[in-house]
Amino acid sequence: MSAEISRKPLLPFSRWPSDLARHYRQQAYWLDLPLTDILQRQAASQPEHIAVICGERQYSYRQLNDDAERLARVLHQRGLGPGDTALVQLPNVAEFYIVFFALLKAGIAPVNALFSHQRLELSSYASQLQPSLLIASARHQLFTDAGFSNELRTEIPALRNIVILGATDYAEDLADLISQQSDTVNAMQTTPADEVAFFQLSGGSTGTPKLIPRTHNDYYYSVRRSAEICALSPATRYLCALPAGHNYLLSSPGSLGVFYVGGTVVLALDPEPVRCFALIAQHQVNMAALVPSAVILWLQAAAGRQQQLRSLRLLQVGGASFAEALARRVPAELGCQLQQVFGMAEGLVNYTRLDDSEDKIFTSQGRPMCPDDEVLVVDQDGVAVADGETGLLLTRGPYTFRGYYQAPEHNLQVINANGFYASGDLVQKTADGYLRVVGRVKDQINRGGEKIAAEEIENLLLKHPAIVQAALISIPDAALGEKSCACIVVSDSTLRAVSLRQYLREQGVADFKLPDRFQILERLPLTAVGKTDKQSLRAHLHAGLAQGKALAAQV
Ligand code: AMP
Ligand code: DBH
Repeated sequence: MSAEISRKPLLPFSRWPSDLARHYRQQAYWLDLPLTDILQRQAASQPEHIAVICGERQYSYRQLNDDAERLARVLHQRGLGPGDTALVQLPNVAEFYIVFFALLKAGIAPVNALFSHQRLELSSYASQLQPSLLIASARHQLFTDAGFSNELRTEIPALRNIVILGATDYAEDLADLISQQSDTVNAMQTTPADEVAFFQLSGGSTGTPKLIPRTHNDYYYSVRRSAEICALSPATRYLCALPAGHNYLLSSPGSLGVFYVGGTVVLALDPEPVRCFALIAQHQVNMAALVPSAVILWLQAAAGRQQQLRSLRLLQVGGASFAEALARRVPAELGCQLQQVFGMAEGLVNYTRLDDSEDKIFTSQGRPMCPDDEVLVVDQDGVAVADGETGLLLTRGPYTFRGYYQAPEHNLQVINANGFYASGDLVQKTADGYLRVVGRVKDQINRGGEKIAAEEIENLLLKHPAIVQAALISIPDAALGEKSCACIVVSDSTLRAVSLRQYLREQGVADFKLPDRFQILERLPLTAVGKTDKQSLRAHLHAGLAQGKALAAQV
C-alpha cells in the first residue's frame, strides 16, 4: 500500500487562450503526450542502444528508463505526485536525466538549478516553489554537510525529502534510491500534458530570479521540431558540455531532442577544449552545442588537433552574440558546419537551417522554428518597424510561455495585452523572416551566455553599509563578449574589490555574477526622470577603456 497519496491542486500558471490552444492542437503541435514519452518510446523500440555516456558509464535506453521508473516509484510511494515540486541541482552526470524523467513520471515538477548557483539562487527558487523534495550533489559546497539543507528545511515547511548524490552523513544517497525496488502497486501518473511539467530558469532582469512554467505539450513540440530541423537520427552523438538543464542543452534540440530520435548523449562537465576534444575523438561525437566564448577557446585549441575533431559534423552556437568574423572561422578551423541558435528559456527558438546559404549562417541568428511563431519587431510605442530596421522583439506561439510563475506584476511589464512576450532583445528582421540580434534593452549582462540581472547584484551591493549607490553595467570583453562592472558611490574610500567580492560571495550569490570590475564614482549620472543613466555610464566607461585610460578610482 502506498503512503498518503498526494492530492494537491495542480500548479497554477498562465494558460494559452482556448482559441490558440485549439489551433495548436489542430496543427499537431500539441499532441497531448507527456514528456516521458520521449524516453519510453526508445526504451520500447531500441532498448539496448546507448542513450547516455557519462565518464566510464554507459546507459542504454532500457537502463535509463528502468532507473527513472524505479526512482519514480520510490518517490510516489512516499506520497509525492502531481501538485508537488522539486528543487534539483546536479552537475552534468547521467543521474541528471534519471532524476528528470523520474520526476516527470511521478508527476513532480522540478526546477533544475545550475550547478554554479549558490545559496541565494537556491533559496529564491525554493521560496517560490515550496518544494517537497530536494535533490542535490555532495560535490557542491553547499551540500557537503547538513548546514544548508537544514536552513532550507526550516524555511520551507513542505521540504520533507532531501536526497543527495554521493554519500553524506545527513541525507539519503540518490544512488540507493535509484537501485531500490518499490512494492508500490498504485498507478503513477504524470501531470496532464497541458499542465506544468517542469520549470525553466530565466536569466532575468529583476532583483529575484524568475521561474518559467513549461507544459508537456509546449516543450515536447519544441523538442520534436528542433530534432527535425537539426536532422537528428539514431546515429547522432551529441556532446553536452554546457549545463544539461539549460533550455539550449535540454531542448534546442539538446539531450531531449537526441533521446527523442534515439541517438546518444555524451556528457562533459564543461566545455574545456582539451577534455572535450578527447571525448569527441573517443566517442565519435558528431554534434555539439556551445556558447560563443567556448567557441573562442575551441578555435584556439584546435590548431594541430583537427584530427581529434574529424567526426564532428555540426556545431551549434547560441546564447550570446556571435561575431561574424568568428562564425566564418568555424567550418575551416573546426571542420564542421555551423548552426546559429537564438533562443530563450521562455520559449521562442530560432535556427539557421542546415541548407541555408553560408551568408545566412554567418550573418543571422536564424528564423523561428514554427510556422505559428508570431514575431513582431516594434518601436517603443509598439508600432511595427520596417524590415531591416532595429526594434524590440515581441513573440507568442505554441511553445512560448504566457507568464512567469507567480509574478503578476513583472508579467504586466513583459507580456502585452495580446499575450506577446517582450524578450528585451533588439533585433532586425529580414523580409524572409531571419533575425539578427543587435542589442538589448533589458537590464541584463550576458557574460559569455551566462545572464546576470543587474538589479539583483545592485540590490546586494546596496546592502553593504559603505555603498551609497550602485549600478551594474556591461563592459566589452574579447573572450566573453561582455563582463560586468559595478559602478558605486561609497562612503568609505578604503573599500577594495577583493573585499567587495568576498562580501557578495558571503551573501550567497553565484560566482559568475560577481562584478569583474568595480568603479568608484562621485555620483551616478541620472536621466531626465531621475533614474540611473546606464547608457551614459556605459559610454563614459567604454570611452575610458578604449583609450586605455587608467580610470581614476578603479578599486
Ligand atoms: P534566457 O531568457 O535567460 O533564456 O536568455 C535568453 C536570452 O539570451 C535572449 O533573450 C537573448 O538576449 C540571449 N541570446 C540567446 N541566444 C542568442 C544569440 N544567438 N545571439 C544573441 N543573444 C542571444
Ligand atoms: O540563451 C538561451 O537561453 C538559449 C540559447 C539557445 C536558449 O534558451 C535556447 C537556445 O533554447
